[in-house]
Amino acid sequence: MQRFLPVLQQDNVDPQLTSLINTLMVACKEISFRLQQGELAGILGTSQEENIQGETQKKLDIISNQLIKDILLESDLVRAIASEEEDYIVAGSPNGRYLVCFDPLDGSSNIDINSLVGTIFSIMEVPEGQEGANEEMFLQPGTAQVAAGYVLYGPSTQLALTTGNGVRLFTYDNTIGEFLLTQEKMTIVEDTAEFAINMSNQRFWQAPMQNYINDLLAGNTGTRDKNFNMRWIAAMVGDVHRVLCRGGLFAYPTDAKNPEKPYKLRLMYEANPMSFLVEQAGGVSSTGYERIMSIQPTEIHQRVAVVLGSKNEVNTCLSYHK
Ligand code: AFP
Repeated sequence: MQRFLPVLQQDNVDPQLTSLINTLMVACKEISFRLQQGELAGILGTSQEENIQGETQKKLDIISNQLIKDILLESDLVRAIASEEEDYIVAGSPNGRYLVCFDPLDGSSNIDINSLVGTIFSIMEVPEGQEGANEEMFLQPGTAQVAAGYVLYGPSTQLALTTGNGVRLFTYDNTIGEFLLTQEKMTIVEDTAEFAINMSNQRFWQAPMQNYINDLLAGNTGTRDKNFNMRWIAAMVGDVHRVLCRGGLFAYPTDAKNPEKPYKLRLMYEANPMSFLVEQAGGVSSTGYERIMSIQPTEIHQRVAVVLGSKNEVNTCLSYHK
């Protein structure tokens, strides 16, 4: 099995980008280790802190954020970072070429039940000619990403990565401390009979999503004439991983549960990197009305509606929104 670095080198990925991703993986290996220690390391449970979005932070959210932040800010390649757990961007090296956005521990409500969590990241270049570090630099559409991926901390630790030439899956071998290539090309099947959505929000959705899901639930007694199965991991990283492995539709649509917060998922830390991966694997990713990667961000912590996955099924869902 090939090791991570030679795989990217053979693919002619920019050596500096390869080096940056490799640096990020050092922090992810440490997070993987801490998660395996779990209760033994005394790091489970909730902290006294809230993030800028008013969400209570888990101790491991804070630890993971600090590990990634510290290692990235030590790198000469990083101009600045934006994290779901940081209120503002943090400046790094004045000559750094890259901007890194990340969700250090997605699905953190799963930590205390020893279930799936992951780190999601997105890398862009500093726009040409720009000096210093500011939030505006980050406000580039998802199409500007030069790399994106996630590390899934499950029964094994896996990295799904794209640098714009397909999606590769690596599995962490902790006996040698390396990610090894275990799947050269992840491809999302075009048709599926599986969907993932938080059904408890059904009554708060808008009509198009209500109608679409009602037709899935009607199965072979309804217009779809086909039975569907449902899954919900409560960690986007786990749900998207399943979609990449065996197809499916994942959605977190707009809802009216809390009028001040019509969307749940973050554009820069979750939706954009996952959309890059999904599109590179042959799937579709949309808000229901527009391609996620074409959205012009207006602020780093912005949220969006998400529908992604198997091409034909997502397109069917989108047809309800027309
Ligand atoms: P955190 O980033 O706060 O851990 O939230 C995870 C998440 O944003 C996303 O990964 C899940 O798909 C979604 O929340 C689950 O939300 P529900 O609370 O509706 O299950």
